[in-house]
Amino acid sequence: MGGAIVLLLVAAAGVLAAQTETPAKVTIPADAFGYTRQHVMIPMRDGVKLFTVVLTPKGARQAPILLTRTPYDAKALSNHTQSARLGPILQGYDNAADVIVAGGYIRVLQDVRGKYGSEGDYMMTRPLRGPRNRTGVDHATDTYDTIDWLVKNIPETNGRVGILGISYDGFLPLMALVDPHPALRVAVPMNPMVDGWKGDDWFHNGAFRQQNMPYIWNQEGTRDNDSIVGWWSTHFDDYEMYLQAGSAGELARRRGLEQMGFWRKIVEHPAYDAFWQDQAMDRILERQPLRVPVMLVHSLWDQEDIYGAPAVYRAIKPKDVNNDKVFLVMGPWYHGQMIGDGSTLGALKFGSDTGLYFREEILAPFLDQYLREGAPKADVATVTAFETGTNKWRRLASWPPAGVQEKRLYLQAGGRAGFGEPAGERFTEYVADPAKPAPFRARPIRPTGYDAVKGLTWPLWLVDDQREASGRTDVAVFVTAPLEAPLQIAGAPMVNLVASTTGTDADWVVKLIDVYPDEVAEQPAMGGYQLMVAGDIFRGRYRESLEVAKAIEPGKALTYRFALPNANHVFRKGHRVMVQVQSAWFPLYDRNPQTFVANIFWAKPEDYKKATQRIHHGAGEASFIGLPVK
Ligand code: PG9
Repeated sequence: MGGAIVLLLVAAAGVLAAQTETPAKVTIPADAFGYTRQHVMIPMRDGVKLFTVVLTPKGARQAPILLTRTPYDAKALSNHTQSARLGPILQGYDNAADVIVAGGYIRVLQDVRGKYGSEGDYMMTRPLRGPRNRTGVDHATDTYDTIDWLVKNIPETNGRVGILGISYDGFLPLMALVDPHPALRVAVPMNPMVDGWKGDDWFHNGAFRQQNMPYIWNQEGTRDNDSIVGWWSTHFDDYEMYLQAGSAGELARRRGLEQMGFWRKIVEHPAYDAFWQDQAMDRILERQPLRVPVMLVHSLWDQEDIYGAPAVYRAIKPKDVNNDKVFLVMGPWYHGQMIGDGSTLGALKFGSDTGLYFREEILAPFLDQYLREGAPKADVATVTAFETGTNKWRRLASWPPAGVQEKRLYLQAGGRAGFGEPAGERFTEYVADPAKPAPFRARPIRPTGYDAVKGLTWPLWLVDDQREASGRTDVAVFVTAPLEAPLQIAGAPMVNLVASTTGTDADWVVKLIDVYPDEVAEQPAMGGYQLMVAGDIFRGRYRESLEVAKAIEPGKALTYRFALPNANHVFRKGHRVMVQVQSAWFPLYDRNPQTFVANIFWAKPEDYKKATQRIHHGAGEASFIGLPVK
């Protein structure tokens, strides 16, 4: 009897095994792939293990390692398409796939602590150990521990490691430069997030980039950015969504964003206080000895981190006494475009693939020099900058280049701009109404994001045609006559705006624009195009101090001075130079209520008031843009 039951059970198990079609473990034939993939958990000094993908090209020996650390899913970034070849799996965000494959690098991608496959807790752009981070570990220590493990545990390596990445993953190579591991031989931060308050992802000169609220929700809400509990849409047009909510603080309250720790910190620190200053990577690196060669890569139309790379260059280049450690590349790109096709940007055509040029002629030899034994010294200039307007790469010895001098472009009466001191009418005025804030681009305005298939054109907004804005009654426009000779600028134009408001607070958006001739034979759609070559926003309450907000005295002409992002541009003969001034860039930036309140995150509906803004251009109160003219 008992034997019969056992027999029956065995028979049943056999039937079950025959029905289960999924194997317990899938084995892929080893020789099918041109690389080996390892997934390892690398232990950090506090015992936390970080998920790391190691891709080793078949037959690699004495190969250098290229490391990228990321909060964006190392597994996904190392598997853009399922392929037996390294090129296709690495083709996409954060991988200069052609350089990596041609160079025979061992490619390593790692999830930062608290994200995706890694253990530990997450902090937004985790600050260095110290008052802002009491955990005893940070990205500097995690990178050190990772490199230490890699050089000791990967037999195919020559023991040399380079680190590179874009944006958040560009901030991480900067962190790697703090007490670096000796095996770290080179760092390439591309479009790095450097200062969250001054001009990168969170604020620009105090104005809050509220379209990044979904990013905070998604990034901090779950370890794996689970879309089921991700930020949700309520409107097709973000303009409508943000306007209905009132302040950014109120929108956050309604949606429960206060659950996320970083949001609470943002709301507590609207000004440029120690919280932001302590974390700014340019300030941190200014205090560090320069040990590792670094190439800072900047995009001239970076819609996310346009401040970072040139700011770090400015901070650390003076320490490079032998001129062999700090390099800068500036290309005509949106955020991250240098790893893709750089032939065009929106309506702009560059006549060549500037992304490919960067990767083949600059990035590849630069990495080789430091990572490959016996490689020749790369023929890379201290600064390689694409000159827009003429569409030429320039090799420069410094940035800004030698010989640049400030030339004042004055805003004048009658909507004119010119190089002579203004005369005539004392001001130009417009009414700014927070109930109908000037948009930063044509509506409907979609969320940030790169998925062109979903209609997201966020990466292109800085090169949008500004004609739409110049036709609005709440935008002041000043324009020169057609230029009789080319005008070349190289550097950061300085705004010197003399303005008054009937309110007690105000935002000032200033845009420097290249107006194309009325007709352009070779590209008809460019006829009359208004291309912004530099523009930014400044929150008036920080006029006297970025650290302490102060009300504006109504009706008083006050000077607002701030730098625009860098440009390397030639306004060609026959083009005109335009300056536009407006008081909102909505909904990318939260609205200024135009009534002074302690914290704009908590402005009440009744605080939002119309104001009359005057741009002064009379004697003794000249508004101008200090152009860095070459
Ligand atoms: N610009 C993005 C970011 C960096 C750092 C913090 C928040 C956002 C990025 O593209 O990674």
